[in-house]
Amino acid sequence: MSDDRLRIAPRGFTDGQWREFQDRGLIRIENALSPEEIDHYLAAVDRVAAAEPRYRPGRSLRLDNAVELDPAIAELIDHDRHVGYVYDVFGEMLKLLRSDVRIRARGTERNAWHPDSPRALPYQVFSPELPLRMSVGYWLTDLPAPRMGNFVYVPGSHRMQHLEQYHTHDPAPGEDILCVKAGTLTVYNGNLWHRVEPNETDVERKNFFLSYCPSWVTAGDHYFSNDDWLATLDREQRIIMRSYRHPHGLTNPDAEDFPLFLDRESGADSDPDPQPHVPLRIRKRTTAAENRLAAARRA
Ligand SMILES: O=C(O)CCC(=O)C(=O)O
Repeated sequence: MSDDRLRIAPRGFTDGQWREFQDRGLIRIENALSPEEIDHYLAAVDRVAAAEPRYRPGRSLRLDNAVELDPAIAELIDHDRHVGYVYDVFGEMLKLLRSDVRIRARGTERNAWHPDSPRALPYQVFSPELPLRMSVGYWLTDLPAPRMGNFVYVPGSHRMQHLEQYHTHDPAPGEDILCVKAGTLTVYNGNLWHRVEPNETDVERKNFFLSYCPSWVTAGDHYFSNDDWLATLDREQRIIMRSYRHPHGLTNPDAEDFPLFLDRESGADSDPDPQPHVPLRIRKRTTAAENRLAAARRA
């Protein structure tokens, strides 16, 4: 493949955003979507809801593996708007773990306090410094106040293995009830403890969550992607779906899937001073997160 088909990694965390992500476990990016983009994605939510036989207008809905349902959702797999944040952490092994569409109407069922991970032995035990799962939220409806089906989290709780309120809807000390304007993006560490507020209004909360992980962490809403659908994707989208059929694929992805992105600063497909005799598919690439942790240790 000639290099002009390769993409430079889109922009990721600023230093300030990284500090906030490490401290609080969640960052928010306001005005990430223009009014036209909000309408574009709301139309996609409405299309996939209308096509779902279980859906009744005015009721709540959750659709898994949403990227396969509509091209406007598929375009988010590797969208420049957010993919750099998850690339900063999962680097060349980036995978989409799950994608879902949420409509939370009045009286929505809601999740009690939990982290996004295996519960009996959470990811956090194995990887206390960096998450093994991160979720990007696309908020498409104004949620200016509590009791609108909001996402609620305890800032800093991604470092905690226990929360007294686990599996309940009880308020937790220090919790932040996310009140967002439509067009806001959030990025959170999957180890963060969170719950969902009731929705006592007639505003339907509509949003997407796209969750990412290293390729060898199991996906959450599919085993393999549909081949015909994969053929509609661009190169980076197809790679990030990681739909390998051979047993070693997820730990040793195909040679043609490297590099996923070129380095943001140097434009190179390798770290400085690569060992040229080592094939690219097994050459270690350092992530931005690794560099930031190393710098923090030196400071
Ligand atoms: O809908 C939400 O705000 C959060 C959903 C949730 O808790 C989850 O997907 O794990």
